[in-house]
Amino acid sequence: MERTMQPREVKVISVFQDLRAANDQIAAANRAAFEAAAVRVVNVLGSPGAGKTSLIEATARSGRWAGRIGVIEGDLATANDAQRIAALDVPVVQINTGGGCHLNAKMVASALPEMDLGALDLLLIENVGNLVCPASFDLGESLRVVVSSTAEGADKPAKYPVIFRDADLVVLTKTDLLAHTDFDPQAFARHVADIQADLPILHLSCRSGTGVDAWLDWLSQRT
Ligand SMILES: Nc1nc2c(ncn2[C@@H]2O[C@H](COP(=O)(O)OP(=O)(O)OP(=O)(O)O)[C@@H](O)[C@H]2O)c(=O)[nH]1
Ligand SMILES: [Mg+2]
Repeated sequence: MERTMQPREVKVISVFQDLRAANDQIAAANRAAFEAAAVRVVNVLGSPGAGKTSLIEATARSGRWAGRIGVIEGDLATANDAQRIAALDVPVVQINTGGGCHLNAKMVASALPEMDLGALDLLLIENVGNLVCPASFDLGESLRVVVSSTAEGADKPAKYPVIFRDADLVVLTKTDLLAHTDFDPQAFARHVADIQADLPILHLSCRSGTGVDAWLDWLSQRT
């Protein structure tokens, strides 16, 4: 005789939502600490090799925040980027995520005891090179900057929209390579505008120095 089936209740565990809520709590505490110390914090996002560390190096070299700038570096492995920043006599902490594809607020909180926030006006946090996961995790920053390079293709905003959605600025870097690529800056601008109509795009090359002053001005106006 066939057994009558009683359907079981399906239990859904929303791990991602729980993770986000826990992260947001720690991010709020980070933000309070940054505000108490009057430090502007910039989350620097972008794909691997886009030019994030080069932009931070150019910022440190400018001397505009001499003695008042700090950096947190996020990478899966190595302290390569932190060593580049330390070579410029800038306080830096390297976070190794050990495989994690993004920084989260807890990782940043764990780096803060190593930072003298009271001595800083500007803290740049270089996130793990990735156009997807870092977008979903608030670190307590006040500004988000997406670094995109002319070597990546103009359609990246259309393909990875989430990271552009909450950005305050897009730095389009490696413009010195424009002549050697099929990158279409107008198509790039259209894709960005489709996501956030008024999101500014700043063209820049760390190789030639073009646009670096405009970037420093943008940052100065916000620190
Ligand atoms: N031609 C050119 N090359 C650049 C420019 N900016 C950075 N690069 C080069 O691009 C490569 C990657 O630069 P990084 O600054 O290390 O990039 P990143 O985004 O920090 O890389 P990850 O931290 O590994 O994700 C290096 O070889 C840089 O010298 C630029 O404006 N023009
Ligand atoms: Mg880097």
